[in-house]
Amino acid sequence: MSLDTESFELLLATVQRFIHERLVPAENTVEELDEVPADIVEDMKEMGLFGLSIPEEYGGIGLSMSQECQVAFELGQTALAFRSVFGTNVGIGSQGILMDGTEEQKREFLPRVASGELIMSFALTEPDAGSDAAALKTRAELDGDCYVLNGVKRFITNAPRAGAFTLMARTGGEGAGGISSFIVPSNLPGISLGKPDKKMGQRGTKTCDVILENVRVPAANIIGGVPGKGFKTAMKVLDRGRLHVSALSCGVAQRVLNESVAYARERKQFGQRIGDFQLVQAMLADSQAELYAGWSMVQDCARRYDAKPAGKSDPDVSMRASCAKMFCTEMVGRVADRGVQVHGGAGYINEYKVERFYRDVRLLRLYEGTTQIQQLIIGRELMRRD
Ligand code: COS
Repeated sequence: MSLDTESFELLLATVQRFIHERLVPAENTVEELDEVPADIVEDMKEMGLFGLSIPEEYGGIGLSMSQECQVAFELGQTALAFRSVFGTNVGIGSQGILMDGTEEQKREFLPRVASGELIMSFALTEPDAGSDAAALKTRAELDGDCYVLNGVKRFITNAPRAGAFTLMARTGGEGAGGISSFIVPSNLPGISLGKPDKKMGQRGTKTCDVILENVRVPAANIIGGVPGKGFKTAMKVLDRGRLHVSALSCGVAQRVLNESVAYARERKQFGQRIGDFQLVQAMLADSQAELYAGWSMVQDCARRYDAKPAGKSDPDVSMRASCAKMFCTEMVGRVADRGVQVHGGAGYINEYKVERFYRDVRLLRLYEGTTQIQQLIIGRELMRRD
């Protein structure tokens, strides 16, 4: 699946213009209000951003992974809250249905996901199951033609906006094999939301707990219709998500580098531009080289992702997606840190924006699998090979 080159170039140019003309000027508003303005969300729907990764037959734009990464790179160049509005529809919220859902489930949900009418959110993490996702405790007991769900999901991105969750719960015994993925409409009786999480950064993104108390979900809402396959669905979704986050990280690195170069050209000390000092140039050079390495990794891995059969898992590609996630999210942390350093005292002041990106990118090393989980996946795969 991919969009033809001409249409894709047009889309990319439109996204670039949208970021430059609409999103960057609204960054301060998002930071102040902790909210993405409704008119911007409407524009995003009109542009088709909610359906970037959904095939055309289900109402989306149908980008390949390589194309999606290019769009994610652009979106990284503004406040991450903007992408977050539709990020779960493009990635972790919808992909389980697309990869493993029945044809009926795809037809029922994906067109509304693609249009932005239905916000999807991904509910895996729990108070006692973060990195150890297979230890999740949310129970799903079969009762007639419904499952009854009880449990708590934590740090759920877009939960306050969601019309439905892709939610992992335990239908069987211990471990990964006992987990199923459900499509859970958010308006079912027994679902309530916790208080909005107060976060270090990424103002304008919405996360909170999702509490399930005797929620009756039709058995027909198990993704793919077969219980016990939910953990693998979640892992496949995360492989893909990790690559998207890697591309996003490169985008933020590009923005911070642009801000840093602009400041180094303008700011004068000791009678000259600070960018003419080699010690400042060294910081810019390190950031540029690391960004280039990260982006090359993303492009290579995305090509490999597109080359494998759709919806199937390939341990080599999963391992490389973890390499990209680990390298790019750590890389953008270093780039943001240098960005603050190049700005000197101004880098600590909110008005100069690098301070904001410095806080915002900290999350990238945590969600969709911490750096340590990526190391574990890479190391295990290397040890598994003959
Ligand atoms: N694609 C498809 N299947 C996969 C897979 C992948 N990428 N990774 C694992 N699986 C399968 C395994 O093959 C195994 O199947 P079998 O039982 O048939 O052999 C099953 O899933 C269990 O896998 P594994 O034994 O590797 O599970 P572990 O509990 O050891 O944990 C990690 C695996 C740590 C990698 C997993 O729990 C993980 O990714 N944790 C981080 C979770 C995360 O990213 N959370 C973020 C929340 S969303 S923002």
